[in-house]
Amino acid sequence: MSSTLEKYQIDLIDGAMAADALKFGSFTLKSGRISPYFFNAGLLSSGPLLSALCGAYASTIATALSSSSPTSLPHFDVIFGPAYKGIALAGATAILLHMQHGIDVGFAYDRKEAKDHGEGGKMVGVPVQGKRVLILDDVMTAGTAVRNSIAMINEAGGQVVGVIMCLDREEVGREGQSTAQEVEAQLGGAGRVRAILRMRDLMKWLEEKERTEELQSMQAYWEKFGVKA
Ligand code: OMP
Repeated sequence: MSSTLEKYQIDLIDGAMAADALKFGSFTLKSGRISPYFFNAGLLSSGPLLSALCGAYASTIATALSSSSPTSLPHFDVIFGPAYKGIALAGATAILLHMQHGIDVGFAYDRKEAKDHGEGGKMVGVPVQGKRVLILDDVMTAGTAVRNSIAMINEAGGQVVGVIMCLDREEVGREGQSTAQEVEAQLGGAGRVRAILRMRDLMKWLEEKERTEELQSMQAYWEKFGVKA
């Protein structure tokens, strides 16, 4: 478990709790797993919460780009936010990257239903054809949503160079490794998948708040579905 939480992580968890976006209880996930917590990023929908969330995405991206390590994030041209939740995230993060970090990139998103008139097609925003694309998404569990986004961008002629999640639930994926590692392997190696928060950060927060019962349920879930070191 990580030793300390960053202030922006604590602010995001506190904000998510206050907005009911982060809940503890019993929830059936898309993967069929029964989880003791659920994170609904769609409820981070006020100006201050969206600003905190996208500020955290922008800082995570800027830090990952500037790292001199071989696992630094490759440069990219376009942020892609999958519909629907990712649309606001991509737009707001592009603004904050420009205003706070001097990083100027385009943004794009998809329609859930293709349009057959006007400009037509499934993609909106900067065309991704021939571009290096960074996917921004909310939650990663088994990786189905993120793999769909990768396939969509590949089909449109773009090259996905990385993925930034709000929450990596750090669960075992389809091939027995962590979902993040599996997606990194698909994208060219370590460092290609990053997250503002991971399950272990939520556990650390519960520990600091002395919410013992919820922490125990989280530990039991981790034993069953969490990544093995
Ligand atoms: P995977 O596609 O299995 O990675 O699951 C990620 C998706 O599950 C997210 O895009 C959400 O639609 C949903 N989800 C959450 O939003 N929050 C959670 O805490 C857990 C899930 C989930 O169903 O796994």
